[in-house]
Amino acid sequence: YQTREDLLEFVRPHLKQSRFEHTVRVTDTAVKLAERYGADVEKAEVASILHDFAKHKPKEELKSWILREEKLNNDLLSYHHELWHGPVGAFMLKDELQIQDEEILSAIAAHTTGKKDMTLLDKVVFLADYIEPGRNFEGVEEVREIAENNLNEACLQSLVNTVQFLTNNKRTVYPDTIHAYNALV
Ligand code: DGI
Ligand code: FE
Ligand code: FE
Ligand code: FE
Repeated sequence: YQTREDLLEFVRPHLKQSRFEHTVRVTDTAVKLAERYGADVEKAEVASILHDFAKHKPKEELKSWILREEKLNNDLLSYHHELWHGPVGAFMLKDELQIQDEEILSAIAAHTTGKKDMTLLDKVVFLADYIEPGRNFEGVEEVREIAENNLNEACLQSLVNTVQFLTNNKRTVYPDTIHAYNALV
């Protein structure tokens, strides 16, 4: 792999300053979680640095990737566009950075919604994105505490919080988020 510094310099021009700082905090958090739970620390670092790579890409560009790339589920187009940057980002990076490691690409793809049968690495990146110290979601402090000793329970609680937030606001819930919840509950 390229070094942490090389990868950070690669993503920096694609991100706003605040998003870049979020990325660094997610990476530090994911490395700690990976060490704590025995995930591959290097892969956690790479996936975290790259997880929001596509966050600021124009909606139309993300949409055209979803239409063109048959492995990207067209269902995404029926849900909020903020869900697109993970799965599309994974495919963009496959092209642009020649990242071929399916574990890393999976963690990037699933970082927003979660999915059924998440791997250890998927969970580490998913949770790090939710609990990084800059987040102030309602209930995040409880999830941080659970994350000290139970990765699955912490992922489950973050999913409960997110589903509650979405349903309280009568927003759609992407099916993979429900699948992730069902797999952990
Ligand atoms: O990209 P980030 O801001 O770092 O965070 P993210 O990729 O987790 O995107 C976040 C937002 O997506 C999150 O605040 C809630 C929203 N969202 C909308 N619909 C869904 C959803 N999140 C999940 N998990 N499932 C949904 O269906
Ligand atoms: Fe994201
Ligand atoms: Fe997230
Ligand atoms: Fe993020």
